[in-house]
Amino acid sequence: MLRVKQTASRAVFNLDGVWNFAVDKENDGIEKGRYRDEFTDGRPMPVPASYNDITNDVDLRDHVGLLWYQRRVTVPRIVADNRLILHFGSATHAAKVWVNGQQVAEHEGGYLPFEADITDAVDPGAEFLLSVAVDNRLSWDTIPPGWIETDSAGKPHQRYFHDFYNYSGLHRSVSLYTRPLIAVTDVTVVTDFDGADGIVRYEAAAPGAEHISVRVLDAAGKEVAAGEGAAGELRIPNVTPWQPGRGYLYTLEVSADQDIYPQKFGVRTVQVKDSQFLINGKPFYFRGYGRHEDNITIGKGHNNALMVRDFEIMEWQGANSFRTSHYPYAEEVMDYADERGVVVIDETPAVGLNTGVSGGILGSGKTFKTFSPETINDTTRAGNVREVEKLIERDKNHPCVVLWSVMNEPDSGADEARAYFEPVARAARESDPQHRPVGFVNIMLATPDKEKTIDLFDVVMLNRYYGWYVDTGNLDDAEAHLRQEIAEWIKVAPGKPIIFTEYGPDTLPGYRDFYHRPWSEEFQADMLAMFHRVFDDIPEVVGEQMWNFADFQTAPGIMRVGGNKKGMFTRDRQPKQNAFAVRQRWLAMKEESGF
Ligand code: BDP
Repeated sequence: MLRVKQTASRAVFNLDGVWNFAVDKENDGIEKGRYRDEFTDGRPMPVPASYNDITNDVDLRDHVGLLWYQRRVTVPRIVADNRLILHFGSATHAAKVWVNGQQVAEHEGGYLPFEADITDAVDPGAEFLLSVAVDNRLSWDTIPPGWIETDSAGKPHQRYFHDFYNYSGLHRSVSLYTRPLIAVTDVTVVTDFDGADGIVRYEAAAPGAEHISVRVLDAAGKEVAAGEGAAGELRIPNVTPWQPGRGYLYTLEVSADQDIYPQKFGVRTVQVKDSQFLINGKPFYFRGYGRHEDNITIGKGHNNALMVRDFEIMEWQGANSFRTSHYPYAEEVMDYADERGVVVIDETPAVGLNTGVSGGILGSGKTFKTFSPETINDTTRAGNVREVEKLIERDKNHPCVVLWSVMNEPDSGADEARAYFEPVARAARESDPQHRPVGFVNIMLATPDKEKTIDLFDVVMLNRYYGWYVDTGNLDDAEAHLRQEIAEWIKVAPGKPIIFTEYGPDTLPGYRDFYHRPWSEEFQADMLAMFHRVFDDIPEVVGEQMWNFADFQTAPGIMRVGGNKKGMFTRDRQPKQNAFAVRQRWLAMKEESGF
């Protein structure tokens, strides 16, 4: 699905604001036709934002089920003969949408966009009632999975295996946009180099169009190549590549009859070879973090000020990359990473596919079998495949994306893992026209002797907590075990680069300790320094993305004090002591490599 853009042929009307909102206490609002009329029991709710932390109503915060959003929208007369599309950046985790009581959209999956052509349901110049039912329930069939438990008072509780709070609502912008009847519906760009020139292979879809032409514009808007037809190959003489740290972008302007759609792209290549990760043919070392879309008050809501602030902090620290743990991020984030030359490992929402973990905490006892008809099953897998395909459809043209992470910490040691993983890996390979490398993030429980699927993937991505969940506080043992395990990975996955996608301890900001014990700011610095020392000795390790960029909200638990505290920064983005040490390291590495 193309990103919503205002162009010479398209107008965008942003519908963000304070909407009317109601909790569906009995979860029967759809049957009762709540979408037909304006709610009388509503309260104000900002869009975009998670609704959970906006009010002081705990029943609302932890409601399991349906939430209703509503607003009136006037259709400008200038819409005239155009098609009118209603677009949602996301709705977590599922949604149904009605216009004047008529259902126009239904969507599953909480982190990807969806839209509906509502031209025939509305009248230019008139107002319509827009009603949205958002469903925050997770089941064994959803991605991510979860289940619901009812307590002794009969109150339902959403449970899940992943370690972040189940924020929900309308997290990203809602917009209306116009496009001509014949319109560009998809653009694909694949790039390569031929000496100093850039090669651009493109494909544009515009069903019914009589004439399609394209122009490539450089960052200053100057035409540098042009072509005719729905597909073709163009040459940019003396191309400026997209590089880590230098996000040079071109625009492929597609004209299809009356429609014009500008698709940004960068010219760069990605390849895995001899245990190295190559961007534009040069070895790239990932420095950065796993992140979360998580902020005080707005939860997982997208906000441009907070996004730019986070990028400023990452740059201050000398980071050059991050992973969109554990779901696709807002498209604004991906565009901005393109612009700033920040490298992204793009992850699907397939997290928590592992019953050996509870709330991110290891060893809390297995109560379910991960893969079975009653737990993670064929429907879950089909959902996982769909999320991979849809993510790649959305993000395929982003130069910042260099690697797909199709799952985080699934039960890759289970006997049934291969049957689940094969179609998921295949979906990524078949969907990506740029043929980026594909990986999944391996959990500490699936050490090389237990892991059953690594041959299906191009890279080894490891989340390791030596010194924290195991060898707690004993960094000598932790270091020995870490070195031992990496040596085994090199044996079982020869030629595959190893990226550490998580490592680090919970750290209570302000807890300082002469003895450098776990939870102290000193221990975080020590533990990271130990991991870094090990990485520096091993050429097959090509990346360090610590866990996590910032502290974040989780479900309550005895190991979580107001959330997960593994942040390099606090939840309000203040540095912990360790941030300065890592900054020194990363800036020195940046100085040496140039990015
Ligand atoms: C890993 C998960 C991550 C958790 C982290 C932790 O990938 O989501 O937050 O551990 O325990 O298992 O902090």
